[in-house]
Amino acid sequence: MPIKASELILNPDGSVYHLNLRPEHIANTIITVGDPDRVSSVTKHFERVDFTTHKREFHTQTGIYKGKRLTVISTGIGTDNIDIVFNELDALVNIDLEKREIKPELTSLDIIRIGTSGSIQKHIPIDAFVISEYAAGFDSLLHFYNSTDVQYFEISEALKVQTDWYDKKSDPYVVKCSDQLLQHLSSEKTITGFTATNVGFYGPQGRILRLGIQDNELNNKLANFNYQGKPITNLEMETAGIYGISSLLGHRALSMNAIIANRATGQFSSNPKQTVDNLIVYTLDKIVDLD
Ligand code: R1P
Repeated sequence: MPIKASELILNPDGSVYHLNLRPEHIANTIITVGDPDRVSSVTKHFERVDFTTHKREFHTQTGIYKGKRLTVISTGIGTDNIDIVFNELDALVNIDLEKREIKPELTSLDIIRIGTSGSIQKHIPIDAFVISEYAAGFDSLLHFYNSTDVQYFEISEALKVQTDWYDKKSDPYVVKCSDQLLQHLSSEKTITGFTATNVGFYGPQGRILRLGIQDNELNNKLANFNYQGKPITNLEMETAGIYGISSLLGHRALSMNAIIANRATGQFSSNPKQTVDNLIVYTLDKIVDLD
C-alpha cells in the first residue's frame, strides 16, 4: 500500500515537504546544527559546495570536504524539529518517493550533531568538547513511537527516583549514541558525557528570570545523578530526540557539544563562536575517514 499524500507530503518538484530536498541532494554522512547560520560556518571549510537550499529553519548545503561528500543541515531548536528532520532525511534514503513505498533495502546514514550546550558539572570547563554517550530526554518525543526496544529503562527509572520526578511532566527516556561513532570521534580532546535534553531553554533547564519553577533543585539533582559511574554532564535541547529516532530508524548518530556555559559556576564562554568553530574543524577531520 503506497503511503498516502497526507502522510508523506511532497512538494511539486518531488522534494520532501519541510526540508525541500530530493534524494540526490544529500550525502550519506550528515552534520546537523541548530542555528541555520552555522551551516555556512561548517561548509566554509569545504573544498566546494554543490547544493544549497532552505525552507523555514531548515538550511541545507551539500559539498566536499577533503574528498568526502557531506551534507550539513540546520534543525532549528528542539526535538519537535528533530522529529521532522530525521523522518524526512530517512524518507529521502529509505522510501521510494515516486512509488511511496518503503524500499526493500534500507540505507543507514551517519548523522553527527555539532551543537552548543551548558555543562552542569563544575569540573567540565567552558570551551570543552563533550560527546554524548547517553542522553535523557525530558521532552516526550520518543513516547509517541514504539520505542521500548531502544530505551534504557533501568537508567530512566533511577533518574526518576533521583529527581523525585513530578508526574505531570513526561517521563524521561534514556537512549544511547552509536558506539562506532563514539569510538571514532573520541580522543584526548573530548569528554564522554551523559546529556540531558530539555523541552525548553528557561524553566525546563532551571533558568529563572521572572517565572518561578516547579523544582529549583532539578539541575543539582541531575548533576548528582550517577548511574554506574556515568553522571549527567550537560544540558541542551536535541540529543535525546536524535538518538531515539536514529536508533529506531537504524541510523548511526552522535552528538558533539561545545560547552559554552557552565551552569554550576555561572560562567559563559568569552568566545563561543571560536569554540564552535574549533569543534567544527575537529569533527570534520574525524569524520573524513569514517566508513
Ligand atoms: C539553545 O540556545 C539552543 O542551543 C543549543 C540547544 O540545544 C538549543 O538548540 O544547541 P544549538 O547551538 O545546536 O542550537
